[in-house]
Amino acid sequence: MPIQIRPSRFRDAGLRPIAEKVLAGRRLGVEDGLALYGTHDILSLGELAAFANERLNGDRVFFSANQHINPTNVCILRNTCVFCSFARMPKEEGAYTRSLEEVYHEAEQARHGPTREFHIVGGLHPKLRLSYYTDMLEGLKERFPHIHIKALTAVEIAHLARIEKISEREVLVRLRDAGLTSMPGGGAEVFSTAVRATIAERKLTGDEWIRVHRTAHELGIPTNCTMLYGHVETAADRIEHLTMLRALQDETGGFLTYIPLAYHTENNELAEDLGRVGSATTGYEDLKNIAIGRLFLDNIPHIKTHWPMVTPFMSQVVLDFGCDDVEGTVVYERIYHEAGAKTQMHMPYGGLVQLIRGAGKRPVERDSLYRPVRESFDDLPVLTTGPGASLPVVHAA
Ligand code: V47
Repeated sequence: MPIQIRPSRFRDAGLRPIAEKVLAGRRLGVEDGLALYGTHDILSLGELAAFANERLNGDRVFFSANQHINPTNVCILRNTCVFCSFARMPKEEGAYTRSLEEVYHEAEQARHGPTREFHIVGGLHPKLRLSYYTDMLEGLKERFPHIHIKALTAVEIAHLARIEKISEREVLVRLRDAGLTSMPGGGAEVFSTAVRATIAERKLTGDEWIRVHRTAHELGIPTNCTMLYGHVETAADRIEHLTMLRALQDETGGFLTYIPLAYHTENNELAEDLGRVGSATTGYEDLKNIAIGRLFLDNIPHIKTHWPMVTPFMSQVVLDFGCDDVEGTVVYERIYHEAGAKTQMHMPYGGLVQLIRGAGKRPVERDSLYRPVRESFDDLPVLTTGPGASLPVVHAA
């Protein structure tokens, strides 16, 4: 039964004109975005976002069988990206840099499983050259020709261009020739100059992040985009960020999915400075950021929930708030676990199917370019909601 919207019944009357725009397929403006962030009528907001999503994706929810690989946590921005718990100085306790053999060894996990994508990101290492990454991609392609490689954030691309003294375009071309087919959306944080001055002073600017993604899109490399929320940013900063993403998408059409990322507060200086250690974003904020992403980014086809970050439980609920894309099997998740995530690192393939079915949606396994690769899961057990229904991955309190 398709979702029916009745704006006249919305508790927050301020959402009614926005609902009329959404129903008519008209674009939302900055003021609309601010009104959405300001509302406490979360159910109407969710209903609207679910409507917008249904128009694009029906009742399909996409997921992928992927494996995250983080070749190094050494990062020259260690002391200035104060929200990050993953980075280390080269000689700091816990710092690591994998040899290529070690990367291939970790990738062997994919040998007998369903994995179709490697997701590779890490720190800005002062000494690792572009050849380390191109050799890595070639070596992975040789060993796993059928596995798609999504690798390196815009921040890593800009860093490699700087240390190699070549253009970002050239870095991307060499990576593409070595086997890269798409890029993840990390490093965007919040584009506002004032926010970046506080949380990521020496990271590339918002305009530079956009420039790298534009170049990737021009070269035929599709990318993802993200926003890190729940630290010092305001609603106006979030809407400015989304506006910049939407503008690039109008220009290139190269973004595949948008992933709002919830700030985690363990083991980083920002949380200590803000007196926020142990206090994460709320479920309410998590729902809002998914729903507003769906409504504002009318030209980005998918909105993804990163279950290791918001828990599988919340990832299931957001499927009724405009989300149609669930992060994959992951296998090893380090960035959020360093920052205090209590979820497990790996979601079994069947667990993803179950999570999506449990919300009454139709699971679709996709490849990295969102082409469906499997839509029938009749051989997997069906668990519906109600007594006895459970997800195999539990959020340890
Ligand atoms: O850019 C770092 C974020 C991002 C913290 O493209 C933190 O498919 C919260 O971008 N609390 C990297 N967030 C992860 C990322 C990603 C994840 C899943 C899928 C995709 C994709 C991309 O993690 C960083 C930063 O925004 N991050 N530290 C923290 N303490």
